[in-house]
Amino acid sequence: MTMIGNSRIHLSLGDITEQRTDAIVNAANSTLMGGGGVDGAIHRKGGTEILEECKIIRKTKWPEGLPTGEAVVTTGGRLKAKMVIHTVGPIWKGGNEREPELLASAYRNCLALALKMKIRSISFPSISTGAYGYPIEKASRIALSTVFGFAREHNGIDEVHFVLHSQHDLMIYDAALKEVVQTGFTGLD
Ligand code: AR6
Repeated sequence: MTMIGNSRIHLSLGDITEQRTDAIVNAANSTLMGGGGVDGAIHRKGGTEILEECKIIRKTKWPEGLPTGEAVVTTGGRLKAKMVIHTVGPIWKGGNEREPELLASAYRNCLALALKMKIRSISFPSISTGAYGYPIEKASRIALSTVFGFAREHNGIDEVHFVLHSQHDLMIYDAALKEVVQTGFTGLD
């Protein structure tokens, strides 16, 4: 556990759909209509109520789809978490297509929305590092440094969990955490 401002940051190995934090984050795509990976698992376990709310969001706020780096909130349906924050990470295209900025925006917009919704604990998966192909060494530094930056500047979120799906991913996040704590690396330099 690492304390940044008033927020406790945890890394763990597990399944995001089993988390008991107020909210969990979905690594969605811009259609908000579901998919594989984290997205598939959340919709499967959370039930149709989540998809129904996503359809309303598409009809009202984002008819053309949720842009990369933005975030929206729905119920958690049958999940243990009360809410799901859906965000869209960037697809890795080699690193020169604003991927770092867009990934940082995805994390930042999730946290800003959590603060607005008075969510006090939140769990993130490793956004973009599955189907979207973002190299996890790079993505983990951006994820952690963005969360640290937000936690330093805002009070109100007590716990931020990163739930990694393999021991290998956990080791990479652990190394990135040490690096970010020691060097203040922003991931965007
Ligand atoms: N709990 C925690 N982490 C998980 C879980 C789980 N249950 N399942 C997978 N992961 P991905 P992306 C890890 O592909 O790269 C979907 O089809 C996984 O090992 O879920 O942002 C969407 O609809 C990886 O490290 O998300 C989009 O089309 C990380 O979560 C697209 O994939 C993210 O993998 C989004 O791709």
